[in-house]
Amino acid sequence: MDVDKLIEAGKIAKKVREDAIKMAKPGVSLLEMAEKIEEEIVKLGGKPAFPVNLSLNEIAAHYTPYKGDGTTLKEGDYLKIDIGVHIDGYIADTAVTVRVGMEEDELMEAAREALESAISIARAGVEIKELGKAIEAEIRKRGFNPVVNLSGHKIERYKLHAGISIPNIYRPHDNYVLKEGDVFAIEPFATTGAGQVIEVPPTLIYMYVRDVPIRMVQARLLLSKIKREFKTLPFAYRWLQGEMPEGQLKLALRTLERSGALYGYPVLREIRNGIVTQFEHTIIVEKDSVIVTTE
Ligand SMILES: [Co+2]
Repeated sequence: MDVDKLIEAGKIAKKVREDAIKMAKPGVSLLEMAEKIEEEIVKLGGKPAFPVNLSLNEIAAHYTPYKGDGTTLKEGDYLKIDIGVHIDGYIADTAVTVRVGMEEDELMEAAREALESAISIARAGVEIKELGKAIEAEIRKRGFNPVVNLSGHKIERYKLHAGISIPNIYRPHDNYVLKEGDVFAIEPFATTGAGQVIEVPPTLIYMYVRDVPIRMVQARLLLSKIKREFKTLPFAYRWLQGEMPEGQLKLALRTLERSGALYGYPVLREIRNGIVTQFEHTIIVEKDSVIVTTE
């Protein structure tokens, strides 16, 4: 593991996050924001570890604008900005919620304090269920619901979700014990809704999974380009727009997804259309505490 690269990716992610917060004003388009955020990542020496997620209100995650997207920010919108940076595959993952043109409210505080609380108890030897318990308590005591089917995640090199989750609730069977050197993203989600997300169209983010024999030439070429450029990290539909005519691109992606070569991440919406808030940091576990790389 290259700790220096993890720390540097974290620094870049923090700087980009703080600049993105300043950008979030009424009238600004999501597309303009996304392009600026991703450009800044590259300018500072990193690469996007995934397309910046700009998810509004009842959308919890996995929204990233496409070219031609006319969505703009309105006063009072809850905007979740989820940023991933990597250097050589060493990833930093961080998110904030901003209320456009307004101050933080209790729903935002719930997710932010849940994150702080989980970080404050994290260290080698702690079971993941303790983190889930801390997150759930901070959210529920303010009268909101944790989102039960979203979670923080272990991170490995070029692997954003490395198999182990940190749920937003206490579950007695979450007995993975944090170990020195583990890298985790902790990302509590709070909502005014029922506390569950569902997949809804469209799919704007994909990830390479495996090579599969493909007859369609454009799809085959697209897959090798994806593999070369994004490796095993998620990428945006937007990043491929302009590669070929829109209809062909959509058909190629659909073909690759159906064959199992790509995995598609549809937009995630709260099941009762409740407002969702999120805060996230990446940590490296140490013996008696953690290093927060994105703080
Ligand atoms: Co994350």
